[in-house]
Amino acid sequence: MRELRAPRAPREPRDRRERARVAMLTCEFDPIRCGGLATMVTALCRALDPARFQPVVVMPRSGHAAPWPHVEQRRLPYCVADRYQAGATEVWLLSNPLLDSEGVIYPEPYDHAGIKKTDEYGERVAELLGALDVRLLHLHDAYAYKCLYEARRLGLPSALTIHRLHEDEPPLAFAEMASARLATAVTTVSDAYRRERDDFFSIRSDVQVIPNGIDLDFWTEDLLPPEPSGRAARRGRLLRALELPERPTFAFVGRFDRDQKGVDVLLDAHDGHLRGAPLNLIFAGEGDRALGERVAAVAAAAGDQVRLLHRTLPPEEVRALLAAVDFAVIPSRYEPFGLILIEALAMGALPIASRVGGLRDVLAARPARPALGRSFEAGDAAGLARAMQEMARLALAAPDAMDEARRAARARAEAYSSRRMAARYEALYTAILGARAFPPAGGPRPEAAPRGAGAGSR
Ligand code: NHF
Repeated sequence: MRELRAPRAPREPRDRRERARVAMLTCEFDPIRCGGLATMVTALCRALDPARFQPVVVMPRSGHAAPWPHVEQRRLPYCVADRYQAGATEVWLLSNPLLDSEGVIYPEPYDHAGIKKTDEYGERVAELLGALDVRLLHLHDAYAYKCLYEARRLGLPSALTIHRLHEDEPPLAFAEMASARLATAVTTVSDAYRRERDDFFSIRSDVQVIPNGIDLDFWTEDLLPPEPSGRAARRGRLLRALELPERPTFAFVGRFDRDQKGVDVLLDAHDGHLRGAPLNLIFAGEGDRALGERVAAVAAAAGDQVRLLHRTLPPEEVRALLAAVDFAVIPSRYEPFGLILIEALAMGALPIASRVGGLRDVLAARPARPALGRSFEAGDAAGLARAMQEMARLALAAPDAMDEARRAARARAEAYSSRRMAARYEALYTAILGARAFPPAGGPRPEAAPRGAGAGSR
C-alpha cells in the first residue's frame, strides 16, 4: 500500500534555493583597477563556490569601457546601470556625471570630488538594491557606506572588509567608522594590521581576520614559455633585454606613492648605500609624478645598474618579471596585506620586505626555516641596503640555498590560495545568513540581526 504523504511545498528553482547572490561593493574589479583591491576582489569572485554563491559586483564606471558582454541596461532616477557578464561574475557599472568622470577611480583631492563620488555611489547602490535581488552585501572598504541604511531597512545583512584605513582622508575615515558600526560583520586582511590599527578596530570586539589569497593557477611557472634551463635562462633573457649585466637582480613592482609603498625608501637606499654595488635594480610602476622623475633620474645616472619600466604592468608581465629576477623589494611603510609578497613567493622571487602588516604576518608564519628572504624596519633605508647586499652576496655564494628557499617560498604562497580565502568568506556569509531568516528584499521589516554574526574574534 502506498503511504500517504503531506503535500510538498512547491520547489523553488534550484538556483534560488542553493545560490545566495552576494553584492560585492567595490570601486575596483579587474581590469578597472588601481591596486591590490582589484586583485583581491576579482580573485574572491572567481574562487567562490559557484554552487552556493553568485557574486554580483556593483561599482562606479569611472570612465572605463567594459570588456565584457553587455546584458542589459536600466535607467534609474539618477543613474544608468549597465549589467555585464564577466565569466561567472555579474558586473553592474553605474554611470552619471559623478560616477563616470575622467577615468579616475579615486578622485583627488579626496575632500571634494572624492566625497561627492563616494556618497553618490552608496546612494545609487541603495536605489538599485531591490532590483539586484541579493541576500547579502560585501563592502570592500567603506566606499558604499551610504547604502547601509537602506540595506538594514530591507533586512539585508552585510560584511565589511577593511583593506586599508584612510585616516588621512577624514570624510572617508567617517565612512569607515559609520560602516564598521552598521555592518553585520567586519573583517580585515591581516592580524598584524588589525593590531597595528587597534585604534580603529577596537570599535567592535568581533573583527575577524581573513588573509587574502591569490589564484595559484595563474601565479605559476607552468604558464610561462617552457625553458629547459629554467630560472637562470629567464633571468639571462630579461637582463639582455634591459641591457643589464649578469648579476643578482632585485625588482620593485608597485605604485609610486608618497605614503605607503616606500619607493622613496628604496631610492634612498640606492643613493646612500648601493651606488656601484654589484647588483641590478629594476623599478616597475608609476604614480606620483615627482617620484617617477626621481626614479628616472637615478636610472639615467646609474647607467648599467638601474632600470625603470614606467607603467603599471599587467599581471602577466608581473608574473614573468617575478619569475626571472632573484629578489622582490617590498619597502612599504604600512601594508594591510601586501599581495605582491605572495605573488613574489609563488614565482620564486625572494622578498626583502619591511616588517609591517601582512608582510610581517606572512614572513613570520611557520615553518621559520629556511628563511625565505630578509626583513627590515619600515623606513630604514640603511637597513634595506644592508639586507639587499647580504642577499646579493648569498645569491653568488650559495645558489643551492637560494633554490631551497625558492621551493619553501612556493610552499608558503600555497597557504594563501584564493580558494582558501574564499572558503573563509563562504563560512562568514553562511554564518551571517544563517543567523536569522531574511525576508526577500522589500519584504516586512525584520528584527535587527545579531551584531557580528559568525565573526568570531581571533
Ligand atoms: O593587499 C587588498 C589590498 C592589500 O595591502 C594592500 C592594501 C590595499 O593596501 O586587500 O588592499
